[in-house]
Amino acid sequence: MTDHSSAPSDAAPRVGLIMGSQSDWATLRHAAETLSALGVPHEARIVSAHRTPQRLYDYAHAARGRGLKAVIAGAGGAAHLPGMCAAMTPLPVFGVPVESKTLKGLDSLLSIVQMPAGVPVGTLAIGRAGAVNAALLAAAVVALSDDAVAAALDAWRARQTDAVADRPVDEPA
Ligand code: RP5
Repeated sequence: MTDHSSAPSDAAPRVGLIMGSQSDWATLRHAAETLSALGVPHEARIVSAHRTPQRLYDYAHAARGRGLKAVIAGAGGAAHLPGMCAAMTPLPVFGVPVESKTLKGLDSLLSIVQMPAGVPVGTLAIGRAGAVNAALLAAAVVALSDDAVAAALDAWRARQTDAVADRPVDEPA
């Protein structure tokens, strides 16, 4: 799978972006795009808690040693990926519930957010908003020790603020 990084090709990924299925990419790509916009080197991998458990075990156990600072994990339905990843790495894990066809992502949300005390997953909103915000949180973690990413995050927030109009206008129906 392609690495979605705006950083030079020799930059080591600082954020790991994992998802349970190719079908999750339509949602998680928004996290990748946000990380790219902030200049955070990252990688994207399909890692399924159910279909590729050994891949998940290997990924989570190696994550910190490879220099990752945070993991974004997106999954839908019985979404065990973020929680299982959090069980096997000390890195902050941000969980993105993917909208499912049958239950609109409520199943994903509840299965990610209801972690037992002691194994935290920072759980975001269902869908695109959650993916974007997971990337912003992961970038904030990286920014604690990276002035360039901190500046990019500040600029991103300033642009967002500047883009909000004072007054509403009529829009075409
Ligand atoms: C989960 O099952 C994945 O995270 C995905 O959201 C969902 C459906 O997967 P596919 O059947 O589309 O591969 O494991």
